[in-house]
Amino acid sequence: MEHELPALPYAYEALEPHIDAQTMRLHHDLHHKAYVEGLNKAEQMLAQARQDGDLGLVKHWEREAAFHGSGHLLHCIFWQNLAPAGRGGGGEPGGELARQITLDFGSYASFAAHFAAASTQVEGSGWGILAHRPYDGKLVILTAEKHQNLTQWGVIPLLVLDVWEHAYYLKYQNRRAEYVKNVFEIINWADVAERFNASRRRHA
Ligand code: MN3
Repeated sequence: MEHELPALPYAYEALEPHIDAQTMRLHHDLHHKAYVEGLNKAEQMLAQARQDGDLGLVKHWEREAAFHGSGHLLHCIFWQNLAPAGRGGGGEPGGELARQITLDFGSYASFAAHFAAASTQVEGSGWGILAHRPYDGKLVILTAEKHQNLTQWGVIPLLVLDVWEHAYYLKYQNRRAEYVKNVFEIINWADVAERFNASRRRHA
């Protein structure tokens, strides 16, 4: 089964003014699509290598699969993590997720400050990530420089923030902190909570 580029769950301009329509078009239609195609290519080449018994280039194709596979999966979460401001986006999390955030970070405000600082301080391209660590049930904030470099095994990403320049450069240029701050206006906390609850159910 080939991987496919999922449609955005809203219109290109739906996240304006926080993320502009042109960035969304480039980001989804070109960047995300390239990850899907790269992952399909890598998996085809690995299957071909197994079939031919010629595993000399496995390191190369595994790197390609990690790069494009992580790119594809993180973008799938990223689009769903966002929603138009005031129509599913913004505000604060509720329910079990809110309780766990308070437990693990002290308060929502402390979490938001930590997540924003971590995302802003990623060197070069990368991601800010809120993740559920099933082995002790805690929430953790991770940063990923590039995205093929796994930083903790076994975590379930709940909220991911794309801080590659292609995600914000047209509108924000080098002002990543402003982009990060504005993204809080379009976070779909219901989606994050659903991921959290699903992960807890799976790992209970
Ligand atoms: Mn991206």
